[in-house]
Parts: sequence; C-alpha cells; structure tokens
Amino acid sequence: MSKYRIIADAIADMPWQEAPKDASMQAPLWRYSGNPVIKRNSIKGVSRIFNSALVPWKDGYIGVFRGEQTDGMPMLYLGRSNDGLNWKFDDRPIQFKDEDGNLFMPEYAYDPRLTKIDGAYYIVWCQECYGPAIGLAKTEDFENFTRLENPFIPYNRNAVLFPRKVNDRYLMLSRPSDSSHTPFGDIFMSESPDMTYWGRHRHVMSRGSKWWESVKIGGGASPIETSEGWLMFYHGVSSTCSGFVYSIGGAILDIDEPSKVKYRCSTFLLTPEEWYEQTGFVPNVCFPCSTIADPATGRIAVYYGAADTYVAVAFTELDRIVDYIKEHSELHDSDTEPGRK
Ligand code: BMA
Repeated sequence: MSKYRIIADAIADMPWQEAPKDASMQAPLWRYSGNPVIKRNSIKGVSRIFNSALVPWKDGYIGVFRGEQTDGMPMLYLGRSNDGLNWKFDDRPIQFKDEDGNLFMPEYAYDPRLTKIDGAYYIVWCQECYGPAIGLAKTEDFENFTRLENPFIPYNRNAVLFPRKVNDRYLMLSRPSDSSHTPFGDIFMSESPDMTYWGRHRHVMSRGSKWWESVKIGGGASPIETSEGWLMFYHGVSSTCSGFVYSIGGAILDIDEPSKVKYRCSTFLLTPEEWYEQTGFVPNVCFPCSTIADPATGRIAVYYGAADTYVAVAFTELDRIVDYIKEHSELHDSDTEPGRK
C-alpha cells in the first residue's frame, strides 16, 4: 500500500528501471543505465539536444527539445517517441505563429518546459526580447503552435507552469535574472486569470544556505500534484574555481498556497557524477526540465539535460522520494512565509 498518491492522468506505459541493488546512491533517484538517451548530432544541423520536456501523447510521448544548431543558436524542435527513450525529431524548428496566424519566430529559444493544462499544451522557454525573457505558446495538436503574449518583462530565463489552475488562477514559477550568467537567483511565482495578465507575484524559495544551491535556484519540471503537496524537482547551483555546478534538488509546496514551502531537501538528489554529466559543452550540469509521473504505481521519471550536451533520465518512486525529502528537510523563514512584502 502506498503512503502517498500522485494526482494526475493515468499513464499507459512509462519508461522504467528498478533501483540498483548497490548502496552507491545518496538519494533515492537513480540513473537509467542507457543514459544518455539523446546523444550528439541527432538532427541534421543540430549538434546538441539537452534541457528538454515531454508529455504523454497518443500511444507514446511527444516533446519539445532544445536543439543547439550548428551555427550556435538554440531553437525548439519537436520529437516523438513510443517508449520515452528512443526519439525521432522533426528536421526543422517548431514554426510558431502569432494570434493572427502570421509566422512569429523567436530569434533564439531554449530550456523549454511543456505542460498540459485543461486539455491544451503550453510551452514556456527563454528567448530574446531586448534581453533574455520568457516566451509562451499554446498548441492542441502539436501541428499548430500559437505564441501568446510574453508573460514577463526581461530579464528572466527560467519559467515553469503548474499543471492545473490553483484557486482559479494559472500559476507560473520563474527566476528574475540578469542579461548574462546570473550569479544570483530565487524562485518566484506569478498568477494569471487568463494566461495573458500575470501578477500577484510571490516569493517561493531563496537560494539555499547549503553550498550545493548557494548561488541560485530555478524551477525545473512542472510540479507534480501529490497528496502531500506539489512535488518540485528544481536545479540548485554552486560556484567553484572552475565554474558553476548544477545539481537536482527537491521540495514540496503547499497545495493551495504553493508560495509556502512545506519541505525542502537540504541535500541534493542528484549531482554530476557520470561522464555525460561531467563532460560536454558545459561540464557539471544536471538540469531537470520534465517528469513522467504514474498515479497507479507511484513511479516517476525525471528528464534532465546533462552537461548542456545530452538528455538523460533518472527514476524514483513517490513514497521513497517524499520520505527522503521529509527526512532531510530544512526550512527557513523565506520558505514558509507567503512571499509577499
Ligand atoms: C543556465 C541556462 C541553461 C544551462 C545552464 C548551464 O543559465 O542557460 O540552459 O543548462 O545555464 O550552462
């Protein structure tokens, strides 16, 4: 009998691998043995695919992928998979239109998140708008993609939607930033009645007092609704003499008032250790952007970009990860307060 429940659509079939028997895992989040699932040069004209997001679609999965083109510009590409592990990609970037039906392409686009809300699919990403800012688009069929108004002014590079309205409002996490590599950053939350007007901004979590997340934190995958609250996999960054290190962290937010953190894991859940995380275009990066969560079994697959070069997958189970986060939780006033000053 499971202790906790995932509240989400049923999943017909999801990628899965049992936890390894050896005791090498620090936290109950284990890597798929076939990682990386997406390797270099998977699309003609694209050298690296990483930091990407997917959803169940028809009998398999569909995803929006960050593809670093051979001219160095990132764009968003559509990919399809039967099993969530083997992917086929379109050979040209997603063609976005404005609300009047005219082609409306971002100059560049990266770090997409893909979220189903009320039967429609929303993509958020980072793009050029007089500096890095958040882009937003909607699709219902993965053939027509309509760009909506940008939710926030620059600079902001890291946005994540919740999978349902809370108190009749859409919710988006984001991290206000600078125009460069941003040596600071907390997670904030904004709400909207209509996906156009965003306000009632709240602070959710500050960068941690723990060293692994001491420089900045940012929303990762869309939060998973559970009986304990919103389970959020996010990234935490530390600074070393050879650059930033990106690890995966975990927190659980209040279900009705998600700007209040209920539990926040003081240790990382996953940190760069494997060759595909430590070696690549940007070494030492594990950057979560998406999950698949199965309510029937409690199984969760976390998709993360590795070293700004590959896509990798790690697995966990709801009871194990929630208990681990609770056992290692350390909260600060800035976590538990409503986040309004
Ligand atoms: C962040 C973003 C991510 C990237 C990470 C590590 O600022 O740009 O796309 O994965 O840096 O380079």
